[in-house]
Amino acid sequence: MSSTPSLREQQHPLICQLADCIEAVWHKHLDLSPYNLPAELGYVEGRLEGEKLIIENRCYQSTQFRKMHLELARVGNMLDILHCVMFPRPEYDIPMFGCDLVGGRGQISAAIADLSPVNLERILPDGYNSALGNLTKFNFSQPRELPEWGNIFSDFCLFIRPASPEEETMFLTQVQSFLEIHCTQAIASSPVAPEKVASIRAGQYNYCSKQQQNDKTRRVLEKAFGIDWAENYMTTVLFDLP
Ligand code: BLA
Repeated sequence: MSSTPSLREQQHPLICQLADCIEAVWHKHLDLSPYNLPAELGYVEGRLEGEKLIIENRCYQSTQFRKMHLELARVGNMLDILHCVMFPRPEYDIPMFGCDLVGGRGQISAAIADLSPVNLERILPDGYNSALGNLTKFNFSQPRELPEWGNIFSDFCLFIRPASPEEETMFLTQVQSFLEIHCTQAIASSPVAPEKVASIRAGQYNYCSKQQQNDKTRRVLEKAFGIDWAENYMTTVLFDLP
């Protein structure tokens, strides 16, 4: 395993723990090889309202996944971000794993994780449904409302503001379960018939175009790097298409 980057240790403890957890589950289950991002976009520094914005990317691929992207970002001491998406190869009818943690000044304000279906019927495969349905249901005291574009997410989507260290741990545990289920289901799945690939590709396209409508992400990137850079980054690094 490669060395832990310096940014991770400076971030909110939940971000640091979740980043370690994501990479550990990936290494445990999947045949990882590197995925090369555009060279100039692996590590990026900019300025937002006088504060330094640092973005650090890790990216892999495997038999089932075209791209597994883990991104850590930090704006001065104001904003800490973890962003993670696993893009399946469109030959596999498996959901998109997505996760975003946004916090600042010691408090995580948004913690979201989901396994989002992208097939034509927008339903999760049976194996996912039963495994996810069997997970312990945690109650979080501050659930959050999804924005309008959030209709891409499944019924299992978790979107909360963790209100205590206990809730932070509950969130971490739940995301770890999502990842374990995802990796074991993915490696047990077979490629679909060739005529089904186009609809899976279309579903991934829909997922990415909805995510690109997240104005909160866009605004942070635009303020630090400019409108064109933000558009390019959102469409080629964060939510690109195969
Ligand atoms: C919210 N994302 C946010 C917020 C910010 C960012 C500042 C608002 C936080 C809040 O309301 O408390 C910023 N997120 C970023 C930036 C990056 C990032 C700059 O990832 C990248 C460098 N977003 C994702 C993924 C999901 C996601 C994969 O990248 C879900 C799987 C969701 N983020 C998401 C949602 C919100 C959010 C649903 C709330 C949006 C809203 O309330 O309008």
